[in-house]
Amino acid sequence: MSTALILGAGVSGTSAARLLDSREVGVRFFDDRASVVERLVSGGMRADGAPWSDAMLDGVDLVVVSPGWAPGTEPIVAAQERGLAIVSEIELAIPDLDCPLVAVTGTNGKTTVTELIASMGEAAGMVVVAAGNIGRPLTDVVGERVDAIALEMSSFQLYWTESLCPTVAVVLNVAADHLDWHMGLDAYRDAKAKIFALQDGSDVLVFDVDDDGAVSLVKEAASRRIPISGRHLPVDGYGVDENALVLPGGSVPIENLNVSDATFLADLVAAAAAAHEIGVSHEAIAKAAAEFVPSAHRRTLVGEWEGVRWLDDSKATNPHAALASINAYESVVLIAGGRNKGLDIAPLAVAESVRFLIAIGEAADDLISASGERPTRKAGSMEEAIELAESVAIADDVVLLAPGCASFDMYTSYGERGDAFAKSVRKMKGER
Ligand code: UMA
Repeated sequence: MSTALILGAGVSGTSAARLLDSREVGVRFFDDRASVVERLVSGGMRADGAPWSDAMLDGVDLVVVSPGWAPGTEPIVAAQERGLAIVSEIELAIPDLDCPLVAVTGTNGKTTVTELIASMGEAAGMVVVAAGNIGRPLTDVVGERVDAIALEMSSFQLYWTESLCPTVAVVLNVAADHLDWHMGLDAYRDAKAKIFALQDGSDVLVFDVDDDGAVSLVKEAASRRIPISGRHLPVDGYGVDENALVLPGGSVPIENLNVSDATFLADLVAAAAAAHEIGVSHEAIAKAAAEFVPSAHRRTLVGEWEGVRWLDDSKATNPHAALASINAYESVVLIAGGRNKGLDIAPLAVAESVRFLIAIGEAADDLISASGERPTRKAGSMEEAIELAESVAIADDVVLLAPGCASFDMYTSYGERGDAFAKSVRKMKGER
């Protein structure tokens, strides 16, 4: 019986373990968190915690890495020195899948596009499951009868995946993110390019023609490339023209969407293009587009008081996403900061529409020193940031939480950070 060591017993690690178990592969875990290891051991699993020892690789044939593990970490280096195969949980699932895969990557918008593709498929009466970075591990879908899988792929997952060859790949945009994990922009781009690396002319590659990062990434692809745009109608591609999405063989009205900014329209066209390629009708695309409501913490309106709108965009965890958000409004009281992922966050502090900057978290001082003449204050907590925002906001302002950074210095997730923002705003306004 062969044995796999799984690094990280989170969502993907535990799902990978179930699949390996069904293949009669022995499983052991290593996780840095003692509480996780205790839980596994008391459940009868083999698991070790920190400190790492190379002896934990004795008898191991395969290493499965959870996405959060950066390449330079000790167990990974030790496994590489022994010449062991190291794979993602995604890689494990691929041989057992026999339906079309629509794989989506990009610095921002991946989750929205993945959700849209799945709901377009469902509107057409197909079973299209959303999996991957969106939350449900791909290994968890193995064995299910589905018509297609909409697979959100993060750069972390792509890095350790070698045999992915999706029927349709989608590259939304490429800007700097996760450079602390990837040790540089080139490595990050190389990981993203793996989404189409095995494709040939019979496979489709959808990319946003308005995004320079995406355009330069897909240049060398052997795939059948389809340019899309959320602003115009590209030559030989799909896009927007006179309040309609233009797709091959017809158009889809977009007058009554819940969201209609250019960033969302690009996501929508990309999803529609991908859905069209797997056989979804224009009617189903139109239905899913009209019903789509963005998930929480994506420019979510907490409330409007005296002409000031309070918006939670905690999901803007990198400067690219935060800037797209800031630029969508004319006068912004910006709450930004958190844990910088090795990125240039200065553009947030000097964006034209930012009227006042409130800096939070580990990156606060860097933001303030980048802000030049702009009025700024540093806040030690979310409550303090909200009080400061209340004292400076005037009618027609948007108070926007668009951190441009990870949340892990103050919270366990961007969701918790967004909830803290909304809760503090409502408390201050005397609402529940
Ligand atoms: N761990 C260590 N040492 C490390 C890193 C992690 O011991 O150096 C342990 C932790 O203690 C924990 C486990 O590993 O017990 C967590 O593993 P993980 O961080 O890889 O997370 P999972 O729970 O397996 O969830 C992962 C994705 N997480 C990350 O990429 C960080 C989830 O994406 C994804 O939904 C899930 O697999 C299913 O595919 C989350 C995410 O934040 C939402 N993604 C990033 C993003 O969207 O920006 C890329």
